[in-house]
Amino acid sequence: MSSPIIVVGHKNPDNDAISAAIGYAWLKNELARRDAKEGEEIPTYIPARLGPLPRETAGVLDKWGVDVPMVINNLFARVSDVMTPNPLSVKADAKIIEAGRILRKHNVQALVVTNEDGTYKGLISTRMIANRYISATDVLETEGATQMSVAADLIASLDQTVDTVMESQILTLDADGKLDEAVADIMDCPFREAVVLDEANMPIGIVTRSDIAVHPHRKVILVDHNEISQAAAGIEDAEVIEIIDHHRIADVSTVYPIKFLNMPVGSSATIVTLECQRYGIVPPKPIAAVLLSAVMTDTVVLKSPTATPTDKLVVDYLAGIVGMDPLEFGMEVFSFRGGDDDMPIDKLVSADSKEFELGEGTVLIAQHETTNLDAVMGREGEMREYMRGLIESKGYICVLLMVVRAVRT
Ligand SMILES: [Mn+2]
Repeated sequence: MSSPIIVVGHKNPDNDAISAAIGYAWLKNELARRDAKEGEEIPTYIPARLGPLPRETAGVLDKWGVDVPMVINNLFARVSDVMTPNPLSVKADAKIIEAGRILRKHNVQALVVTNEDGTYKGLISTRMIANRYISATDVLETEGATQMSVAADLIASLDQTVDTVMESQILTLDADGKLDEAVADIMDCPFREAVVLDEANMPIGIVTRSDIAVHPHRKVILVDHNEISQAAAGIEDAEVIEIIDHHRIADVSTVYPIKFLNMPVGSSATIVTLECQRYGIVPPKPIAAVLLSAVMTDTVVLKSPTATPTDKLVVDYLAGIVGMDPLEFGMEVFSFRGGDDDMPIDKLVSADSKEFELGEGTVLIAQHETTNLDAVMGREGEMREYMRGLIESKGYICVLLMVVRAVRT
């Protein structure tokens, strides 16, 4: 089974970065199922996020019963991208002849040796068994030995238990470990195989030197960003297979031609919705609600200068599926965000912020949308102090915070 394809928004995710990832992963899974060919593996798309859930996202996902996307820390290739899962195993007290049977039957080179409870104990390979047999010829060195005594020792070996021949000093790996580091460790150790263990010490995979001859690249779809500085660590090591965005074109580059859909509309969720329509796939209520929430937050309930007539059409379409008045829906989403007077200052300033490489350095541009402008501006001194702190600690040229008012009309 090949690794799932990650759909992910930018660092410091805002509602659109997370919601567009959820919506697009859903659409891609629908399309994959629809276009599945007999006997071919259906790819899986998993939405992910690079940081904490904004409060409004948490509120929307909770209300509409949508799973919270998993957090990923990087896009480097991992051990699990090359391992063979569900390795064959043999109990430590089984006879060598039993191990030999399993190896032959499944035509593999090695078996994981387990304790009575299934936890990891060691590894037995065809090479280790061969060495045991070759060592039987040592009998010939002893006085009075004949070929018959060698044969007798060989027969005796079949009755020996696995743990007398197995190797216990095998490299063990974590499935989420960085592949590059695992490769260095595997090349350093005397055995061809490494065993992948879970937290309970159960063997879940096996990695051999031939598995690491090819360096895989994790497949990823970027939504709501196309700048390396805003992307997950390890983006250069990943294979970007699509980009869905509504920002300036920046510096993510690819080896192959890809679908790169960038439109000057109010949100990435708008483009995801247009894609649903283009493919004739109607999102169910929960997905429509998630997408609608993102159009509403990114366009500040269609009041922001970035809102376009296309966003308006998309809002009406999605609100129709959800069965709510768009404005009411939008105000509810903003209400999930909670009071701006008691929000932690780091959330208020940098929950929705992005780094931009400009000239010689980096600037941080943040925005905060609010239905209560007075409450936010009442904290101006506190915000400025926090922003100055960011300049000092992160070395930004400048930090810009835009406070945007969402108005009920
Ligand atoms: Mn956006």
